[in-house]
Amino acid sequence: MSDNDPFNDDDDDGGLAVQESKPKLKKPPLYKVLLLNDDFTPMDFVVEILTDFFNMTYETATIVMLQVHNEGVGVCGTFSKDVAETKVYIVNEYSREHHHPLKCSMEEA
Ligand code: TYC
Repeated sequence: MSDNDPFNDDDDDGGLAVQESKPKLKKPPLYKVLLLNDDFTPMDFVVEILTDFFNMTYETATIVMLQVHNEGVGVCGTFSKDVAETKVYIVNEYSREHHHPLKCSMEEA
C-alpha cells in the first residue's frame, strides 16, 4: 500500500525525482571476414577455403568465390572479433603454406 501512496515519502529522496540509470553495457562489435580477389589463386582452392574454414556448402562456396572473382571482394561470414581474427590468420597461413597469394582480411560490420 505505502509504495503506491503518492503522499508517502518513505523512499527518502528528499522530494527529488530520481532517474534510474540505464545499463551502460554495449554489445561487442561484430566483424566481417573478407576474401580478396587476385589473378593467381586457383578457383578450386578458394572454394576449398570457403567449405573447410567457413562451413559453406560446395554450391554456396562456388557462388561466393565467383562473387569475389567478379567484384573483387566478398564476405565469408560475420563473427566476434576473436573468431574473425583467428579465421583471417588461419586462412592467410594456409594460403601461404600452399604458395597462393590469396588474402583474407576483416572489417567492423
Ligand atoms: N581470380 C582467381 C582466378 O581467376 C580466382 C579467385 C577467386 C582468387 C576468389 C581469389 O578470393 C579469390 N583464378
